[in-house]
Amino acid sequence: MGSTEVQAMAAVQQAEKQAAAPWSVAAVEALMALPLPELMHRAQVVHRENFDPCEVEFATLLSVKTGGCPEDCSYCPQAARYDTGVSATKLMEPAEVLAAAEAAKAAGATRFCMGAAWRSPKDRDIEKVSELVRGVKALGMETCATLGMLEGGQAQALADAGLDYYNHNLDSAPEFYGQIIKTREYQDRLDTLGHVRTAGVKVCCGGIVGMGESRRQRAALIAQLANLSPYPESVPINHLVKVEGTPLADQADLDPLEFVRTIAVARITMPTARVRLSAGRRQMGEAVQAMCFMAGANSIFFGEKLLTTDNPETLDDVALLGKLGMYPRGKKPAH
Ligand code: SAM
Ligand code: DTB
Ligand code: SF4
Repeated sequence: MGSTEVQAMAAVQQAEKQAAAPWSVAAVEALMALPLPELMHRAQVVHRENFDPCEVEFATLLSVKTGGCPEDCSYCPQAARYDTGVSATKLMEPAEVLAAAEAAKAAGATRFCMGAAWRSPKDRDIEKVSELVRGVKALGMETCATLGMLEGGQAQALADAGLDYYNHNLDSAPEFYGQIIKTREYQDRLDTLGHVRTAGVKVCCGGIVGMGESRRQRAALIAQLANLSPYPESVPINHLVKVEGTPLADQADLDPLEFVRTIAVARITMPTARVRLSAGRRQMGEAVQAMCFMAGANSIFFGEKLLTTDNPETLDDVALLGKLGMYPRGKKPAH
């Protein structure tokens, strides 16, 4: 082992002597800098202590209200201000949404996540989404919604409708955030997450990697997530999908192993969370996805579309899991 690696190991051992949370950015960065075999081993140990390492959760996404968003998130094809070819739609009718949820369930999804391109929903939007939540829940699926910033009463209304999870991402490290989004603050996101927790809805919160951030900033994002008290039950790690027309369309590629390292530290710092290998799988290829599963990812978005961009074909996902000897949650083979 070289002297840099020895230093990295010493820094990790030092960090481990302290309580796991709060995680300092330095401790997470030291984990990230470990020799890859060492990092993967540690992530796998934590994964096996908490989950069946062969099982992957399937969550299906549906964009129930697409495009026309007033925000300026630099990565997002749904921001009205960028010319991305996404046209704005109204909120979908319940019958259409329930048909999509039934199809997702039949294909093997256990969680159904409804996304809306809102900065923050109006109370009458919450009433309509509550109806959708009740309908999807009646199908026996876990429900998730991502609707933008919420007030306390809105989070409570969704909880009363039976919402299981609310997705609201921190997206980046606090110190990088201002380069990506200017129309709302990091603190606004933390406030929404607080309202979701107070209402008793489980938190789905992660971020995007590959937006030009440094390794330290990736570590800082993970530290922020891990230090939420309690940390999120679901942690989506998205790889930037570069969409023509957005400011990040020509962003330089991130080394795929950096993405794998980010998944591994998410697993180590948030042992019982579902770490979701989220956007960007189509561009990643099978080998990188497989490494992400080995690093502790145990959930994917399943279905041919994310919100507006393409996801792998469902048959390809089933084939990949088969090749790896893995299986969807609740479908462990009998032998
Ligand atoms: N408007 C709501 C909000 O921002 O919270 C909900 C929908 S928004 C599209 C949900 C998340 O999708 C964002 O927080 C971001 O993490 C992710 N996302 C959007 N565009 C993306 C892209 N091009 N690549 C990767 N992730 C993306
Ligand atoms: C999350 O973290 N990733 C999903 C979900 N939560 C809502 C969204 C990914 C969107 C990718 C770009 C698109 O398809 O529009
Ligand atoms: Fe709007 Fe959400 Fe896209 Fe930001 S990420 S532009 S808030 S839809």
